[in-house]
Amino acid sequence: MTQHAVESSDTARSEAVSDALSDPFTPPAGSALWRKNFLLGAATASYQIEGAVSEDGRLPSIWDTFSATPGKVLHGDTGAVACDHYHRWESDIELLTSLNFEAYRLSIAWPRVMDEAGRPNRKGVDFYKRLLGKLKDNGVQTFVTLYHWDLPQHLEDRGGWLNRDTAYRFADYADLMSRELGGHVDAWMTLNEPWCSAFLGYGNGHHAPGLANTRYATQAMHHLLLAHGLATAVLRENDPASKKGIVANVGKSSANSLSAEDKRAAHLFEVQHNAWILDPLLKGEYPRDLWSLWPEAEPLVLDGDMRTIHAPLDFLGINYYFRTNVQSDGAHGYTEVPLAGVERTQMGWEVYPEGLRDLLIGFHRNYPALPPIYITENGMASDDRVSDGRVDDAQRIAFLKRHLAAVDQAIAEGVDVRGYFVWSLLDNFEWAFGYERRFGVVHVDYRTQQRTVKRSAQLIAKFLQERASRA
Ligand code: IFM
Repeated sequence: MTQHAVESSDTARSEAVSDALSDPFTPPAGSALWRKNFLLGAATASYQIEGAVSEDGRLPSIWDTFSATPGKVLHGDTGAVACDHYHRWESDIELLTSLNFEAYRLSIAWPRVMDEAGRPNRKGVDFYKRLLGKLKDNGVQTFVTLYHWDLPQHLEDRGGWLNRDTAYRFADYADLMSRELGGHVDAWMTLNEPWCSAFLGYGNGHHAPGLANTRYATQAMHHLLLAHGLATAVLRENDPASKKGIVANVGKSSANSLSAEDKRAAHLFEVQHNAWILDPLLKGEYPRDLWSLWPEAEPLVLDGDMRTIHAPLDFLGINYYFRTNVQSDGAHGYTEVPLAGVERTQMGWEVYPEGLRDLLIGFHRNYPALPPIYITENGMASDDRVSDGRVDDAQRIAFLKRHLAAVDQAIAEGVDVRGYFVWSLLDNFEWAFGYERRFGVVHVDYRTQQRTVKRSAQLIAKFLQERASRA
């Protein structure tokens, strides 16, 4: 190479760096996010993107039933077609790799891969084999969730998560999947957000199966956590080389006043959202304060259950979205008091990145058994529109940058965070809000199934390319 060529490639490189540093997404120099071993990926979930709900032997799930029930989902939307990913998976994975994502978090639809008798549905299993194979061929790390809420309806008909037997059926499902897909998976996650399955599904009825009773919620949670513990042992046995974890959605609260009652309300909010799941997993016991919030709602716990639930984890997945301001309800609980004048997303959720930092630091200090953490979901919904072939999602770009900075600050405080997955790769079926709320870094036109890369994804791709090019 001539001297001139060296100089001009140096100039080009420093221009690229300064351009990268001045764009509205790229992390500052010195940030832990520049380290190549900090994994950056995108996440999705089966029911939210796949569609093809009656194809190739897939059985109905509780979300097929729930979304077909009038009044349960905005505009009567269902996951019947969603992003048609079951048919477009190859081009979707090509899109993911063209955006330079290093990891992909997906979930398996239990009703697609197993029949009522517990036998494999070959066509369903093969779908995930092909998908994971293509990801591996492209050097993408695979993070696979076994349960992202699409419980087979035939199990719900026998009591769903209120029936202890469902935990054992889940372990059978984990056994089948790890025997079939072991070697294709870098990290298994047993459950996504058991809080949502238990509380929204059985406690207030906003999600499938739509039951509303606090005692149901606590019993469902116990069986979900038991299912996690049983499945983790099976995964360890069948697929020792992979990592095993679970994903918890965590909530940050603030007290509406300095009164002792409101401070207690804020504490109880975090007990209900975080400690309800994290204490059993990381301490082997339920938090006692939960029973002051919900007297007489203690679940039936059998001998040995807490030991099973408290099995060691290789990592903990954390999903974080927003903060909730609360005050005492005058009895033993809390009520929400929305803060005025704060930035909110299309979901109405407050944008509060400091909450992610503070929760991570708090977990690091309070749980000696805390394993390494991956942020398995973070992102926001906005009313994104395509104009001249582009989507300028400026609010999302700032959101992602600020939340990544919050993760960076937590790392600087000693928290072992290994990676971050943006929710979501694609706009998709946002549960009770149907297709109206758009979380993707790629826009989906549901009429044509046309994908349009949003500016957020372009900037992430640019950063990842720059990072990869640094020796
Ligand atoms: O879309 C959901 C996802 O399925 C679970 N975590 C929260 C996301 C946004 O609501």
